[in-house]
Amino acid sequence: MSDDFFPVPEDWAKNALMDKAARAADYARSIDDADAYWLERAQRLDWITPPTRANESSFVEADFGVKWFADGVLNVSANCIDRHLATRGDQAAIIWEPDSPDAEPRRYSYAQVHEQVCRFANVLKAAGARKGDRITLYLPMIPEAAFALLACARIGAVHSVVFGGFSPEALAGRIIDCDSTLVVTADEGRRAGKAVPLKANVDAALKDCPSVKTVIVVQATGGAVTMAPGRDLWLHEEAAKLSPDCPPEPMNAEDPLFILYTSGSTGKPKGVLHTTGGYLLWASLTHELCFDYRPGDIYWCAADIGWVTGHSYIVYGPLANGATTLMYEGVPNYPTPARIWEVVDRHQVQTIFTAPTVLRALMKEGDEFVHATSRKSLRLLGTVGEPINPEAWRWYHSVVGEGRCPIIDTWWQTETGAAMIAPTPGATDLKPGSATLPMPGVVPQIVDSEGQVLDGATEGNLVIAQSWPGQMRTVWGDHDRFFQTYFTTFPGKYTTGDGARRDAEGYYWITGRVDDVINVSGHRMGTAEVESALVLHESVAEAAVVGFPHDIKGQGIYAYVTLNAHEEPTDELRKTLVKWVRTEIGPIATPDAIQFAPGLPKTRSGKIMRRILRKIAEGEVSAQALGDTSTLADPSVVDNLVANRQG
Ligand code: 6R9
Repeated sequence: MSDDFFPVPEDWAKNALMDKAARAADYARSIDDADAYWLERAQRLDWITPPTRANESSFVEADFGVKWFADGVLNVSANCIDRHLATRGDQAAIIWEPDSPDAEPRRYSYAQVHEQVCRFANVLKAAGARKGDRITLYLPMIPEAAFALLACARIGAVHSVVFGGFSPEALAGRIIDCDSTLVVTADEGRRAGKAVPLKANVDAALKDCPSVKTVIVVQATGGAVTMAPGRDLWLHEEAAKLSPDCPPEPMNAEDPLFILYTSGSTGKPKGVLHTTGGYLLWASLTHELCFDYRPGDIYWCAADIGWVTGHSYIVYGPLANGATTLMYEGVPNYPTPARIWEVVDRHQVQTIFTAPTVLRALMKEGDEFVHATSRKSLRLLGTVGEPINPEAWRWYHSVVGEGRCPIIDTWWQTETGAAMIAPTPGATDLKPGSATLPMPGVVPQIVDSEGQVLDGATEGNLVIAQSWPGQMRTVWGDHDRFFQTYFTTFPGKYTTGDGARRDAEGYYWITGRVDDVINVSGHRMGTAEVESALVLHESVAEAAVVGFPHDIKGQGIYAYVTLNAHEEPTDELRKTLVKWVRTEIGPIATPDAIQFAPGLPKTRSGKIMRRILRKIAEGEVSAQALGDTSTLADPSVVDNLVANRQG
């Protein structure tokens, strides 16, 4: 076995859901006989009215739109819960591992999840929520977060989950954008032994959100909160008064299921909209194929429910498949860097799915934390969120998995709903650092900057040539922005914003974003968002933000800040600005470096030359690295930037 090629192990090939030939045949059919293929695949879901039509999407302006299974009717929560009751009502649907290893884990069978979700749905209904209403969820990683998603789906309300690490300002912006009338939160969250004041953050956010009439509060820690009479209700008090049954609302396949805000290269975060039928099919099919899901498996996706990975691979995919999904409240290195592997042993987990940034951080702590645990239950190791460097891949494979477990590197995006390029264990030979091959129906292409399709082994912009069931349907409230953002750079194709290389065997290697989006610890961050936050500060005249390589986070945030006249560039102000950004957006947007810049490198037409700023942040300051600066309005600003580089 060479260091950069890992063939499918024999025992895996023997027992695979699909072997190599079957995977190739399945993929070919998904393209050549697409409608029949997808109508057949759609049968994995329970439909109230089965669809008779599959893909009716178009990426060209004249008849632009994304539409799948348009005459089908179903309910997502019935697919994730009710249909399993007869066969696995007593099986664990959700196992919850608390932040503290000394606290008791909780286990909910499918029957118990059914009751919890029905009561929750009835609470939402009693508060006036109806099909199509938007409900914002701002919750910690507790079982009630999964119940809340499913309760919304049950009544046909559209959930918008806002990550619990976002600030009140960021939360308010997302509530206002989708006009939510109802917010669900908890008294507090708990991470690494510290309380996160979620309810207090909601109170602060709601000062700017008159549309919100009701706040439902989950009692998670018992911490003190203020309840606004007439507005705030305790979930447990309301749920106890209502029926443990709630009929699922029949939904058209194209009715909205959820909105999830994500960062782009321009403007404020976009509300990515996913709908009911295609999304659920995509989440459930890819969960089965990527993770070789078998009944009885304990499966753990260690993401937060605030990100798309949490939606598709903690809740919808696994529960649609009748799996047991583990939810973890805390962080990977608390109280020690052995915690993840201890949780694996405690619950006898078969599959773990995490991010490269987590692996790099744990790797740095030394192998002894891994060796202190058994990990014998592990069968598969997944990764997502950013390119995995081959060193972390090999560590995951040899140290964590002791060479037994395939690494499933899944490339995808909030916009794609679930995995797009990923290995199928048992069918795909692995290469460290490559997400390998496309999932069924996915047609990746590599194009040059003019949009020419490049064949064979090559490198360029990654686009997807045709629709797949889990594709986003629109940007909430701005359909034109959806078209402009994703379908005009390379007309007729979906632009991913990622660069990629394809090798001679057709394997894809994602090289990272080609736009102004940076990836900090697997979290997407628009440089424009951080810039907008900085210029809101009274001392700041202008700001330009770029990413730079960071050992643990993948990319760090480097901000160039031009102060207003008469402002002193002090360390004090630098600290203030860091804190300012944390308050405006949230801790994930904390700048790693702030450089005061009397001037920014601009073209004569006023465009900031980010290429130069990126080079300086990376420490590449030779004339050769900086390239041609002659088109700058004032080339001398570059010397000042180089001289005052941070870090
Ligand atoms: C699922 C998720 C999407 C961006 C995407 C890309 C990066 C995600 C990756 C990966 C290389 C992988 N990305 N998975 N890059 N290899 N396996 O992360 O969604 O938060 O929308 O981020 O993340 O750059 O464009 P999202």
